[in-house]
Amino acid sequence: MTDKAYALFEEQQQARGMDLNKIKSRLKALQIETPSWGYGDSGTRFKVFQKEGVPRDPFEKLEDAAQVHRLTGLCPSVAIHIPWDHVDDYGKLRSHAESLNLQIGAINPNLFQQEDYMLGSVTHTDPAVRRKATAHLLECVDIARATGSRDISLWFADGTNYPGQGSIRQRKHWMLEALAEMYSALSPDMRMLIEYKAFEPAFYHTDIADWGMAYNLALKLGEQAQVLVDTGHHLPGANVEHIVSYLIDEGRLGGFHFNSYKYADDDLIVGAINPYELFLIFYQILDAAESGEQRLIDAVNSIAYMIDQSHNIEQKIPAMIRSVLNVQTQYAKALLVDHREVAEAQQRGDVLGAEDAVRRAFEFDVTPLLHAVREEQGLPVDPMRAYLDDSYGQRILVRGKGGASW
Ligand code: AOS
Ligand code: ZN
Ligand code: ZN
Ligand code: ZN
Repeated sequence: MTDKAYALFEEQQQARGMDLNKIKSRLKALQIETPSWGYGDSGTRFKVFQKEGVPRDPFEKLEDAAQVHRLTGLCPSVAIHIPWDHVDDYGKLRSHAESLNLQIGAINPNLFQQEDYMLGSVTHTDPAVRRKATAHLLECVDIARATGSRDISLWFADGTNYPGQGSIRQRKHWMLEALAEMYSALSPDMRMLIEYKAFEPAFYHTDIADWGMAYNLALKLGEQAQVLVDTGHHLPGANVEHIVSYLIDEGRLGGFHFNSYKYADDDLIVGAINPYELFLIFYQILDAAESGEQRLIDAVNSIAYMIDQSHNIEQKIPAMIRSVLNVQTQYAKALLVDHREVAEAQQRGDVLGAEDAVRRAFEFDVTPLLHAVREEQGLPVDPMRAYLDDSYGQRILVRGKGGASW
């Protein structure tokens, strides 16, 4: 079905000097990790709605994730959360993933749901609690070894609700202490990705509140420590693409947790609220990739793209399909930026010309391009339609309600 729309698109892009083969091969190489918790019941602080057909265990979460990959070709790996995805035999979980054409991706330690952690985990004043939390980090390194995972993603809820509640400096030292102990347990090919978040659940101060703090920790720890940018973790107005570009240049951008927000850490579907921001993030990434500098190309190639969302009222699998397609769409648009045109406008001091060269790429309809790519990959041209027409969503209803939640 190399349709008229694609022929027109091809003509239009070739006239601008775009190399469509290169663009297509980059699109085919895009990989977005989906999170196991995105397939379970999840919610806001008000309620977790119980949906029918939700996976009952980590094995079923992988089965759902396999559907997303089968239809989109975009999601060959799945992040897991420990202990939500605790199993006795991680080798077995890994084999199950492999039998589904998947890999286990990032391991996410959970240090925010036990009574002991009310006043902190690795930054708790009680050394016994800190030891327990650090032991969990070390356990997750072992799990990563068993699952063959490269990355361990770290998000800490640690912080305080009121001025004076804790010593900010003391907690800073305890954080580094715990991370350093974990760092020394990593295998040489492993990475720790340090996530930051401005607030919530701590509402006065969060121990790792922004990218600067995460970056500072990473610098102290060593090259295997990298910063994880969750797109929803910034205060309103933050220029996320600037942070992204800065971290790439420093060789410290480990990856993303994609989601979108209107107000705070809403964890809505990525690209649903501000697709232009997502496009501009990819524009910065591709600008680094196009620089010709090997260190930047390497930095870009090691970025882990991951979804981190909370599908509270949506159907889980279609929500995940929507999410990864939104990422693919903005990536495709960013691939249409003519970096030379932008650079020339910058040289001339042509403000409007430069802005136009970037924005114009965003305004192209990339649907024909994505259809062509999917066709070449033997995928359904419309993965969402294909899922809705498929019986999988019906078949999983036998699982009933009361599946895994977080
Ligand atoms: C929390 O706000 C962070 O985004 C975490 O990365 C993530 O949402 C959590 O680990 C899953 O609950
Ligand atoms: Zn996150
Ligand atoms: Zn978050
Ligand atoms: Zn979030």
